[in-house]
Amino acid sequence: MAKPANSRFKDVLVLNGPNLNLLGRREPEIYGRDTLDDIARATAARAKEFGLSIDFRQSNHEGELVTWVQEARGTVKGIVINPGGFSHTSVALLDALSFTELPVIEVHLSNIHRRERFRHHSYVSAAATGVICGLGAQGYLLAVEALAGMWGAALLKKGAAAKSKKGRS
Ligand code: CA2
Repeated sequence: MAKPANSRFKDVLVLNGPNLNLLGRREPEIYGRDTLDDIARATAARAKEFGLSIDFRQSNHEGELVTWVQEARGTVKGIVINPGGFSHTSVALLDALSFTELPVIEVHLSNIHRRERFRHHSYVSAAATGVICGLGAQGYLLAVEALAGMWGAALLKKGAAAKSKKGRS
């Protein structure tokens, strides 16, 4: 589907949960030195390399994140989400993400499995196509690459199917 250059709809919605606005200011040994703005810029640059646009957001409010996820259905092609602390508590986010029927990549800066036990389980993972954790800010870039790869493969498949159909007629 062609998208006008100035479309208000972006290809990928990148959502960040509570306290991620504090990145770069505390606990750099766990979360790295990048601020969320640094990560937003790097993610947009990587997306651009694949011809994708991103809408990068952060909220400390579960309901706001749920609303953004609901609105994503039918408007974006995929979601990258670092749900922050809501990963470990939010059935509401899980339900909203499942409802979108979009590819979802869950990202965590830290390796949640090497940390406290309560961080080992993420409700959101049940709705995720893939999960990346422990790779710091690079995880966001890899998530965008994963989505670009999925769409690239799907387009290739579509192209090959169309070609073989043409060959048969
Ligand atoms: O590793 C991640 O990306 C997390 O999603 C980050 C969440 C944490 O609750 C998850 O278990 C794992 C916390 C984000 C809070 O970030 C801060 C950054 C600097 C200072 C204080 C909090």
